[in-house]
Amino acid sequence: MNKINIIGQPLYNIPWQNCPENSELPVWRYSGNPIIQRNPVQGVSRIFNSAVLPYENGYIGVFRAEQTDGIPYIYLGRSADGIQWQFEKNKILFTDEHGREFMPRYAYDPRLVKIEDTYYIIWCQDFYGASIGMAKTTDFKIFTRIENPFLPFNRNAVLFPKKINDKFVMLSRPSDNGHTPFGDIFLSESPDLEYWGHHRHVMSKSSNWWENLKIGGGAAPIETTQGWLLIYHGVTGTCNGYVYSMGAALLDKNQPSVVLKRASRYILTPETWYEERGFVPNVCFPCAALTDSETGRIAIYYGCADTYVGLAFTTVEKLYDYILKYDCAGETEHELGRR
Ligand code: BMA
Repeated sequence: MNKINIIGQPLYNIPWQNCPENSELPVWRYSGNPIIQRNPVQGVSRIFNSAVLPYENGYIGVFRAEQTDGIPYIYLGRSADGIQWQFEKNKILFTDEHGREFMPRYAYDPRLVKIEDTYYIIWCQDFYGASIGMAKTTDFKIFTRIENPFLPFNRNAVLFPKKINDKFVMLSRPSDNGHTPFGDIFLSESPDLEYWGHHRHVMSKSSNWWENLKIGGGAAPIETTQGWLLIYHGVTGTCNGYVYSMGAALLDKNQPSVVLKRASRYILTPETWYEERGFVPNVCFPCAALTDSETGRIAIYYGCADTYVGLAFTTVEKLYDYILKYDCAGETEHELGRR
């Protein structure tokens, strides 16, 4: 029996490359990165921090697209293999509950999560200050906005892909109105995706230097036999600006505000030209992970330098071993996060 398994569907055509020899980190990059280059669509200069899911016989995704007027919106993309993407010409048009157009003033860092038969998009938008926006779709044709879950300021949120104890569960990072120099991950519950409460603290920035300024959720948590595997981002401040790396932790299955384990070391940090050089240098910003329950393979989609999309690979077992090896979870991680 494996020490850890992904709970979910097999995904036979998951994008994949084997681990290079002597890889010190548990996550390795796709050799064809970046998979999305500059100026990918007319009127769009950069696509980065984006999220994908399997759909029909291939993949579908919601992409943070920086338009040539500088305003970010979400564009829909489709792919047969998860690597080559075709984008729609225009941004996603959101409607209200009556079917009338209801567009956010801007929208960025989307996550895409399927719960039961519905797909949810969660992003950052203006709500008299940056906060979280949400919409749902079942066919990727009609996108209906849902009430904004939180008050400003909050710029980073992702739903769990399943109800826990019969509640929808969201991770988010409350912040301020700037490039917030602080931030912890919190969790909120909702019976109906409209009213949110039972807020809990999940994890703080840490004394580990790569994540000593702020942290934030990344891909939708991955359900495993050992708990929820969280791939998140951790930020450090340098004299030349922020550096965004990827981290990993394991959350309790039934009480996910309890952190069981947390790796003291990053799982990926900016090292290649496309991560170090771009609109915002030194950014690895994970927003999605595809998983194959049969082989334990995980394909991570991450934004690179606020300019490109990169793909990286790991397996559930490698990530779990690494988290156990470098576990630094202490009292604050292990508590329920209720004060
Ligand atoms: C964060 C978000 C991300 C971005 C990152 C680095 O605050 O705005 O979209 O990738 O900063 O610029």
